Amino acid sequence: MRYFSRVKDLGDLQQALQEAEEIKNDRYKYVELGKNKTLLMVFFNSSLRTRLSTQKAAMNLGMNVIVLDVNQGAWKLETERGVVMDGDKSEHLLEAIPVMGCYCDIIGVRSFAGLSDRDYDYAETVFNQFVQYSGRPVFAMETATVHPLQAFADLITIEEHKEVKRPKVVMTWAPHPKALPQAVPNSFAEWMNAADVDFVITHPQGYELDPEFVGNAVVEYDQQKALEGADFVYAKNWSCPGVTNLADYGKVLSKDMSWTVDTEHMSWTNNAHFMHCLPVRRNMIVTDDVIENPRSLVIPEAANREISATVVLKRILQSI
Ligand code: AN0
Ligand code: CP
Repeated sequence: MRYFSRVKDLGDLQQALQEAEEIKNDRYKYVELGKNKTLLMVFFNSSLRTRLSTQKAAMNLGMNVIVLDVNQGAWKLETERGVVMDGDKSEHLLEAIPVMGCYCDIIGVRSFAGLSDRDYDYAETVFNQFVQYSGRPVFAMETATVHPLQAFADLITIEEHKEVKRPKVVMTWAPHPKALPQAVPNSFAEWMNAADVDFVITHPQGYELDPEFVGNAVVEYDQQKALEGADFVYAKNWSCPGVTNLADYGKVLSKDMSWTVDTEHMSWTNNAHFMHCLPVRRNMIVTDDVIENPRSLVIPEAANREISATVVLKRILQSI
């Protein structure tokens, strides 16, 4: 595997889950694999979990790691071709990328959606430039439209905690003061569609996700109806995906606090586990009581980020 951004990149998902279990039982099993290999993690945006868990994963595999925060200490980068660079940006990404490729064997990229130009974001312009110009295997650490390491960790967490063979998993939109990308819900939907679960998405009208990611999921606009009988509740805010109205792309259309996941919402479920990728704004997305409840899986999800990243880096190392 040279590139990782979509669920199909892993091939057989059951096989990938077995590898995750193997790594969880012995996370240093492949410590020789990454000897004298260097991972470069490039961050265009902030991170706590992705930065720490991916670095830990690389260390599990015996790799060396370089972390670059593009916005702290590096030259300000222009990302669009054809621009007259007479502003504050000193270097173009089209030189910076191949230069970065000179110093490493694998590159991880975090680059969020700009949320102003839907075509630019959904073309995965920045990530694909790394694929095209770095000369190295590249994997997504949350790009404009996907966050596969998170979705993989979430699926591992569901597998570990499910109490029935085919659980009902409900992804619910929840309010947030600022516009957030659709990467997390897109990938979660994509991965749940590939997994053996009964998957329902609920959100206010206007927040329809891209059909490519929704797939065959049931979309239910009545949040209570959607949550009834749920075994897992996956909360997430996202801004308008611009599917039904392109002019609204990236906008906050609703801050309706009746969507905040509280104990009443959880009482409609089948004693569901609560999930969120973090970072989460308490009492916007979820109340203190729900996130602190023993049924909350937010910390196990974060812990499994080390496992999903170790599987992905192992696969890439085995291909170079
Ligand atoms: C980001 C998002 O919603 O995509 C990262 C989540 C992993 N969240 C924020 O920017 C708060
Ligand atoms: N869940 C997640 O990716 O968190 P960070 O943004 O802190 O990396």
